[in-house]
Amino acid sequence: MYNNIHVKNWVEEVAKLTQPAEIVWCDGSEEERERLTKEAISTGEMIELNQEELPGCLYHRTAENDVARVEHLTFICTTEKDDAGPTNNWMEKTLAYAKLGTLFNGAMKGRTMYVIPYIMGPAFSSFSKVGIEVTDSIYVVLNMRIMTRMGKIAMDMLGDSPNFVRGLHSKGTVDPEKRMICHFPEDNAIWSINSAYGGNVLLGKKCFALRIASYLGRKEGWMAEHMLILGIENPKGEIKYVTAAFPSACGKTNLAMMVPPESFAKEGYKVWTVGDDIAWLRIGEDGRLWAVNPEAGFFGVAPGTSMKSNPNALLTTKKNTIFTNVALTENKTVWWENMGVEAPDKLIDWKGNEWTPGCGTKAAHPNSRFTAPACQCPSISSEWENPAGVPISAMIFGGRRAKVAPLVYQSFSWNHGVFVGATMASETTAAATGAVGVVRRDPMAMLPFIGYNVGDYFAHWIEMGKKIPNPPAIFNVNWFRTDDNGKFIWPGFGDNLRVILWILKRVAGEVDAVETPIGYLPKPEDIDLTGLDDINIDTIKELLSIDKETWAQEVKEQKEFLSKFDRLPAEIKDEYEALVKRLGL
Ligand code: GTP
Ligand code: SPV
Ligand code: MN
Repeated sequence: MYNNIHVKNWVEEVAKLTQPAEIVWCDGSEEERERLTKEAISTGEMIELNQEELPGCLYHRTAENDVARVEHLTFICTTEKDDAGPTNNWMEKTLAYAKLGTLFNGAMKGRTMYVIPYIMGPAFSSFSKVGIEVTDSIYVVLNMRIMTRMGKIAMDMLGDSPNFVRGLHSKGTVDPEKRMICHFPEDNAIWSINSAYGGNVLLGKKCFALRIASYLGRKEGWMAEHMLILGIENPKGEIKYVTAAFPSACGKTNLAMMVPPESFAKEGYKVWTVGDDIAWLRIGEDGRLWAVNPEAGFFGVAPGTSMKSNPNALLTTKKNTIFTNVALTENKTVWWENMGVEAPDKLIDWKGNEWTPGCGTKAAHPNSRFTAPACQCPSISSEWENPAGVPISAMIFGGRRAKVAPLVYQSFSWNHGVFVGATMASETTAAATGAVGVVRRDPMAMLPFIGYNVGDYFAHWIEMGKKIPNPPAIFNVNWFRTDDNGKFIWPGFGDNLRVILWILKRVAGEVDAVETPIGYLPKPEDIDLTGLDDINIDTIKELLSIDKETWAQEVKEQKEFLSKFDRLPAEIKDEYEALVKRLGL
């Protein structure tokens, strides 16, 4: 049905390898959605939810062993090991093709192969890029339909060009022992086998829009980052945009959709969502950095999403949404922990078993997710599909740190900001398999997503700083400081706007700051606490405190981390030395 010879040849080639019974070329039409939905329901792959309460919504359970990204099974496959660098699993390229070739051989026998053309980024934007994903999973097709601009439009944008990312996926046997997610940045290719979960298989997302795109960005002079994008409108109607990089399950979706506290809303402050997970950034003609959200939907963490914590996310999921690994009610609606609704007496949990409140297990998997169209979000920005993107005033890094990092601080310069991002750390979450709650360094929240050598990645950040005439200021935040009882001190969520407003004042030169060894900190009285009952200025002082001993330990760990990178740019070393000196160590 499509005429691009390069696409045709490639699809023929993978069909020869995987031997599907049938090939279906996706066009992105409504008829196609209905047909595939019906089929998935008839085979039991998807369950139709209560169409009165949740019109157009579907429910899906993955295999119990297939519920998150698998970083230990994710590979960057290049000719030279050094090009993958010390933070990635590496496999020599030809070896990887051979190994996966064996697994893909006949993997689609008796199955239908779907060819999904898609665009990451707004159609026909100069930011945007085309991918083709071949898969044997209807679940993947229906998700990609929400997460990307999918179908005919992508082929229209591609035209005769051979320039597309080749993504090959088969759920295979979903055998965790034979699961592998391989990236071939030198060939614009991704091969993923034996998983049917989220980030492992929706190849446009982490695999393309971060791992492959970060590699392309370095080559072509732009950046692909694990960042939300949001706009803050002040009572005068002026909108400023910021991006924020937090590791997985550390609050990007929440911040991107936050609701201003009542007193701020009354004054006329508004928050507009541009993206909740990934930003592609380019230098604009005006010398500022501009960002687009390459995605068209949200693949958000369900547990914890409530009308109190994130009403915009919850409202986004009321129609045309796919729920994965949440709990199912008798009434064919969905439930998850901390949804703000009491658990019904009886549920079917994410494993498909009967569940009752107090039975001792979680009804929804901690990494259960919703896939929802971005256009349904009540706070979606009118600029979210602007092909030129939005201009960025500030970039924010952050993670989960029970101690150490203060509520917010500003870096002294671009290079210092790059150092702050490069050395950031966070406690691990359920978004990837492995231990939860362990502190690990996660540079720019990109540790699992940098498609090349981390030293070169830092160098690219430094280079970009030299090229951006009017760069955004760089900040660090921490919503997750805890008291001696392990309770979060800062209320977070909508109240985070109070911190963002300080950041914007700094950018506008409207507020002074305290110069400390780690950066500029707010004067406690400059965080606007209007309408906050349980937080007073002493709490803010505590949240802004920098403990010298803790920081002495922190820089020791930073040094250990950075010492593993043989391509570390001199600028990062210099920033490290300067920090040590400022701390008087
Ligand atoms: P990915 O989709 O995995 O990239 O995650 P994300 O960064 O978008 O994280 P998300 O916004 O889904 O938040 C994940 C968890 O962090 C949820 O359990 C939230 O309730 C919690 N969270 C988000 N914002 C805050 C906050 O400001 N304070 C506190 N204490 N928790 C928060
Ligand atoms: C993340 O883990 O950062 C996610 C979910 O956004 S996934 O698509 O699985 O990567
Ligand atoms: Mn993410």
